[in-house]
Order: sequence, then structure tokens, then C-alpha cells
Amino acid sequence: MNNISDSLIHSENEALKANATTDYEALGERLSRRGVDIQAITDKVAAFGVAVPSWGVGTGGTRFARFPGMGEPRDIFDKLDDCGVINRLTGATPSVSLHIPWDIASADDLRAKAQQHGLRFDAMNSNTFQDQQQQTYSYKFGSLSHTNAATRQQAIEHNLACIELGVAIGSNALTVWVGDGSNFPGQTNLTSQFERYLESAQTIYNSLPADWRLYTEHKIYEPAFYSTVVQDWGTNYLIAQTLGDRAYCLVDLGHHAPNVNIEMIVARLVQFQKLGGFHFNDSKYGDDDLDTAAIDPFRLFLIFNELVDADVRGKLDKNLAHMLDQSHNVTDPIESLMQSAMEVQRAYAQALLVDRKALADFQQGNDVLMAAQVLKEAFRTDVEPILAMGRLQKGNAINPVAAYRKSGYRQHVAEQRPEVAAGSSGIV
Ligand code: PSV
Ligand code: MN
Repeated sequence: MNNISDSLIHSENEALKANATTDYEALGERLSRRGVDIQAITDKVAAFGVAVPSWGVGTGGTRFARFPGMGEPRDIFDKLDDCGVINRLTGATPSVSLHIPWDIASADDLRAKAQQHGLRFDAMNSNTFQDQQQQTYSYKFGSLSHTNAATRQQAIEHNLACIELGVAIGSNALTVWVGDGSNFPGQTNLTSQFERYLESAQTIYNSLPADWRLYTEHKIYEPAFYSTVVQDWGTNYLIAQTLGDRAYCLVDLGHHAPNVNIEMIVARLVQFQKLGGFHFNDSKYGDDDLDTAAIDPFRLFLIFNELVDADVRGKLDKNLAHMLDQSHNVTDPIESLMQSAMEVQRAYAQALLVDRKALADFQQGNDVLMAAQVLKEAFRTDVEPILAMGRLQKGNAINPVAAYRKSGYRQHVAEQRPEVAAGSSGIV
């Protein structure tokens, strides 16, 4: 269990409530002048959840080293405890995404622990980018696209095992990201490698339960540095098209070339009904896995602007998978994940404030400056009072990070969880 008690949240909120209410009313008054009902926005934002990746609560570190943190989770049950804290304080993370085999455990035990914290299981993630102990064939030269049929079969079976466990714990989606690719020109035949990938992915897709979805995640590079088999959204779209109706493209914000216009990718995938969801994080240079909106909050806002635009047009898939995918090395992962979940909600709230009628009119009339200003006006709005009031109304913490620090949770678990030795490699 965790030591985030209702009374702690209550007493923390009592001290902040008066100011939160004043700020909310002031913003409500401002928004009403624009014809916006603040409570309607608050309700939508407070209902918006993003899944926590189980691996996010560990200290991921860099590719070069990992630096142990205090009270790091020892196993998936400790991780679920940490996820419970994040959701209890923010109310923004009702589900957890597991990575297999990192999180392998009995389905009954997983379900019981999740239930204890009121959590659900989001998409299952398979892992054929690493070799596991006692594995027959190595993934050094690929997995689903490997030249050796037996290696491909092993990778397929791993994905089927992920689905099986997922069914037993109430998940309804599988996310597949492979590290397959090549490091040198000539190392692989680009076409036949993709043919092999498609054949393997099709076998997995054909085994999906009827109510399941398959998400494939593209990534431009890393760990393969010359080519990756699913390098961009175009290839990802071809995969989803080839596999079938329940195959969708997952957009990880860090998996693109620098300066790629991600919101346009989102718009295209929405238009052709192949957007599956997101792995939210932020980056400056590559797949940095920094906290969501830590570097470029405007980009996150523009992505949500596309989602809200689609929603208003009745074109938004209501089952999009929203997940964080971050690595934490220099912050407390619980704090980073709480902050990121709130940043996702912030971007959503700002996007809901866009005056869509005015935007459409300025676009139609080619009034470029004013069209850009419509977006800026929404982005510039400090929506923190909306987020805070949403949490207060739901019984979560007005200031989750402050309440978390006050709780002493990290110190408390550090007494039970021995420090993990330093020196092992860091990447996850
Ligand atoms: C790959 O970089 C990735 O984004 C995929 O989602 C993996 O499953 C995840 O990171 C965790 O390693
Ligand atoms: Mn990802």
C-alpha cells in the first residue's frame, strides 16, 4: 500500500483551496467573455487520462550508465504501488502499460494489485529488442524481420504470449516496437526485410482477440543507426493498412527526425483513420525521453489542437491510446510522471480554448496573422486553475508534487526497497 492518505490530501487541499477558487473564478469570468463555460472545460480535462508506463517509475538513466535512485521499485508490484501514488494524487493516470517480460507475473496477482489502487491495464508492450535469459535465438540481427525463420517465430510467439497475459488482466491492445534495422548500407535488403516484418506482424495480428487493437510504433533510428524497418509514419501507415482494420499507428513524440512537423502526421493519420495513440515525452535532439512538454510545450499544444479539431468535426476515434513513455535519471520518476500527466491535460485544456469558428474564418479569408493569433491566444491562457479545480473536485491533490513531498512516500519506500547497485547499463 502507499501512505498517501485521504486526510493528507484533504489537509493539503484545505490550505490551497481559497486561492485555487479565486483563481478559477477569475479565469471563469475571463473565459465567459469569450463564450466559454469553464466548468465544461474542467469536466473534459479532469476526465482525460493518460497511461503510465510501468518502466517509467524506475530510474531509466542514459544509454551509458544508470544511477540508482532512492526506493526504486524492485518488481512490478512495487511499480504498481508507485503508479497508484501518481493516480491518487493527480487523478490523471488511471491505467498502467506493462512491458513483457520485464513485468511478467501471475495474472491474478497483477489484477489484485491493480485493483488495490483502482488501476486498469492499458496496452501490453512486447520486447524483442533485447535478448532474455534462456532465449534460444538472439535478436542481435533482428526479431520479427530476422533472416532466420525460427528467430522470427520465437519473436511472434513472444507477442502471442503478451496477448495471452493481456487478456487475463483486462488489457485490450498490443503495442509492438522492434529495434530491427541495420547499421551499415548493404547489411540488409531493405525490401525483403520489410516483407519478412509484414509477414510476422500479420501472423500476430491474425491472433488478436476480436476486441483487441494492434499498435505499431515507428522510430527513425536507434538502436539501428543506418536504417530501421519501421522508420517513419509512412511505413507505419503501410503496415496498418496491410494488416487490417484493427491495426493502428502509434506516435511516440521522440521518434522523428529533428523539426519534423508531428502535428501534421497526427492530422494525416486522423484523416485516414489510422491514428492509434501516443507515447508522450519530449526531446531536444533525438529520442531523449525527457518529461512531456519539458522542451516544447507549444508542439504538444499543436498536437492536441489537431485532436480537438478532429473531435469537433466528429472524426476523433474515442479509443485512442494515450501513454507516457519517458526515462528519468535526474528527477524522482513519480514527480516527473505526475508533472507530465498534468502537462498532457494542460495541452488538452488549451486546445479546447481555441476559438474554432474564428480560426476557420481567418483561414478561409487568408488572414494569416489573425489565424496564428487565435492559436496563440489559447496557448497563452494559463489554464492551471482549470487543472487544479478539476483535481480538487475529483478529490485529488491541488498540488500533487507538494502533497507527494509532504507524504514522505519516497523515504518510506526506501526503507523497504534496498538500493539497486550502480554500474549496469541504463537504457530501457
Ligand atoms: C522505443 O524507444 C520505445 O519508445 C518503445 O515504446 C519501447 O517499447 C519503449 O521505448 C520502452 O523501451
Ligand atoms: Mn515509445
